[in-house]
Amino acid sequence: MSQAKTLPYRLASRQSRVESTVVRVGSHAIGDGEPTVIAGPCSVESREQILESAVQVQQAGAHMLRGGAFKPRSSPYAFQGLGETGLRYLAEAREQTGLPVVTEVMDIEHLPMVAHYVDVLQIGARNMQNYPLLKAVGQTTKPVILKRGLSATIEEWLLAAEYILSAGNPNVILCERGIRTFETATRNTLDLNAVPVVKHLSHLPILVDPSHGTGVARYVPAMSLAGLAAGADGLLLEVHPNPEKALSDGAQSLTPEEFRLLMRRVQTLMQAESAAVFAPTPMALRG
Ligand SMILES: [Mn+2]
Repeated sequence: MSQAKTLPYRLASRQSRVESTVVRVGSHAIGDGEPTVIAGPCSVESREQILESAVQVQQAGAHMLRGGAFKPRSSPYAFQGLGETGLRYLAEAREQTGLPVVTEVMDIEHLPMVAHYVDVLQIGARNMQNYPLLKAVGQTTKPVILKRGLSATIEEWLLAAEYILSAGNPNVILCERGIRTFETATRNTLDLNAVPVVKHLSHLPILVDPSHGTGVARYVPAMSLAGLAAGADGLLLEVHPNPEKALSDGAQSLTPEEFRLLMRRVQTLMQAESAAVFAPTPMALRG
């Protein structure tokens, strides 16, 4: 890399590691060139709902199941999640489908419990700068999906990743989930600039979450494909058996059928990408 300036996030930077990091979750690899698709409902609402979701997303080709058990809701009166019961249902869904499970850990107090049940820990956007929590997940060996804060710069985000890496956990996966801008037509503005920028500055894998990035289910397929075309290592998507009845984020959740159709388009896109021959371009040499 040609930058003379030393980047402040030493371990997350490509200056420290030129090769892209591949994070392993069981037999699955994130960042190996094949897109990873993590799908499932915003919240675990019931045993039936998460088991049904797990089977549906698996049949459509998802690699992992997501579902929130501890929910950081904007309103204290909104559904807060099932807690440990939700974690148990996620573990049961993994047993039934073989899909690794991803859930958010909201605080240090719950970390041992959440880490006991799930395969991948997620740090939500609102907690991106919760440094004690970042250090705590850094002391585990579990893969961590680190979502970008709603108003965090890419540098602040990579410094948050640095907290996890410097505490000893190399298994960090970044996730762009939209930032707050003046635009109100969508819930957030999915910053796809972040994908090539992160790929340039860091060796860490990056996912895109168009569900939270747009907040509107009908915009999710377009932004999913755009994210992968921009070079993302995968997608984090909200899929609900019946979005109209969802206890959280129904408006941005795909139906299982919509998800199935999107997965077919993802496959077509990736076939087109792999058909192209990638050689270093003069642009790659610009640094
Ligand atoms: Mn959600």
